[in-house]
Amino acid sequence: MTIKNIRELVKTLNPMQSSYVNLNLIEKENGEYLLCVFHMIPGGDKNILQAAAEVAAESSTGTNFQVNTETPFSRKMNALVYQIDQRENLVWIAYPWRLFDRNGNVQNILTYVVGNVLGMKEVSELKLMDVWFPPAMLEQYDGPSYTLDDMRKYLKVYGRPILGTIIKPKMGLTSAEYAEVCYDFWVGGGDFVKNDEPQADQDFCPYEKMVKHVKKAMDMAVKKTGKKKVHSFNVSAADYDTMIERCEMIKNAGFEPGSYAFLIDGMTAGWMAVQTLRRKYPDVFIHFHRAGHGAFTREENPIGYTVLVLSKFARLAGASGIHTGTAGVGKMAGSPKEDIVAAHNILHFKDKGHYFVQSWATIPPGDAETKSLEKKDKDHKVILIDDDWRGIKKCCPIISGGLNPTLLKPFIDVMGGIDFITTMGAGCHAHPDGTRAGATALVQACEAYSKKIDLVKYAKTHKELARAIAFFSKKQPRKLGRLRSG
Ligand code: CAP
Ligand code: MG
Repeated sequence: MTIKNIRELVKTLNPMQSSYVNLNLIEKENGEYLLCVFHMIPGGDKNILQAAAEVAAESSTGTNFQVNTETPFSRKMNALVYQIDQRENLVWIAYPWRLFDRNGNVQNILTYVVGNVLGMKEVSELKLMDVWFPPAMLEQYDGPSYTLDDMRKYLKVYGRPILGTIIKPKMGLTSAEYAEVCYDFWVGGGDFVKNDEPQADQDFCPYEKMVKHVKKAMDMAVKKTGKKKVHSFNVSAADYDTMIERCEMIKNAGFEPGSYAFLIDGMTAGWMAVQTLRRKYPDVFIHFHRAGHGAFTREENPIGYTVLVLSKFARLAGASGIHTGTAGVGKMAGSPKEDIVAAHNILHFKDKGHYFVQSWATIPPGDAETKSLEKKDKDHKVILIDDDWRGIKKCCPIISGGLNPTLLKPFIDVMGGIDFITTMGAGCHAHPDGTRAGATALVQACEAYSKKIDLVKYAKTHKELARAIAFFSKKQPRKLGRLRSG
């Protein structure tokens, strides 16, 4: 593609487009602007700067013609193209964040920056690659309240991932059968069980009965193991009242605080549901399941946004944790570049994204103690219990999708740390000796990692792990065993 002289490109802008471009914007990091970088291929007959200006207009104050009703103030709210890279097809746009709905509304930001613009003829490709929130803006948003640190405190689990499962089959068990599988996983040594993303109030597994049976199973498992357990209930629903009714049903079922999380299908139930849960239940782990995100985030998608962008907005909105993918280790598409960058950016106090370094709070200048804490936090040498100083608290990467005990260490090696929840569905329930053995194999795989013992060597004295290695390494779909009676 021919690289055009930037001054020549500027001359091609019409008056409307010109009012959305400022390639000399020096105050972009002065705190007034949310910054975005898009990968963009112009559509139709537009050049990159013209198309970028059209995107800036449509995603802030404008439309496809200059209107007579503009005012000097409205023009101050124009988003501004402040940088372009013609080789890489990248455009940087600064958004005055006074544009956004006050009171910390995340869906409103997304409606601007990845709203109409994804459907514009002026672009043939448009993907939001990274976003930067200025400190002053961060103070207006909730961020997580109940975090991975709180869950660790409740479970008394430190120095290793939280070991979880998703009950499988994905759907079709009665509430009693569902709870039985929970019990087996918990007594096998697992910490955390989640509903699968479609679990709701199905006639064969009524919500209220599922909750009651899970409570019984949890009580029995806690008694038997002497260990605390957590269940993440999917509270996604058709309407606000039903979602809240499900939350209250769980709270009133006798679960102690910390033993339950609220799972929300954030992409299909929506950002308002995520933020409602965060604001109404600040003492509960809000678990953002991202089913449907692939339409926007797959690396090969030319239109949408990245896993990093989705994850950063989830942290801003106050999700306690969000699925960030297995970096290609599991069954879902993904790569370290995508999934690990996202996981680190939502976990750490400060980290480099694809284009921006995001700090999630302002460190008072010269605050050496906070700076040293920041380094320790990143080195995982300390779990920062009281991280109110951070501003926006950490959001926990939830690692799921095609994982099994043999893949735990490979993922930790890619992640470079153990600060995450992992949930293995088939990885536990397809174990040749059943769920309880699958859970034990997961625990043993984690022990082997913690003790720095080779997995196969550790399996020599741990039969459930040995059977898991034999089974999952074969990678063959298992012949259907005896169908469950009844
Ligand atoms: C995993 C899972 C999760 C996906 C979500 C499923 O089951 O329950 O929903 O992992 O993907 O339904 O596929 P398995 P992601 O462990 O049996 O694969 O975490 O990438 O959002
Ligand atoms: Mg699932």
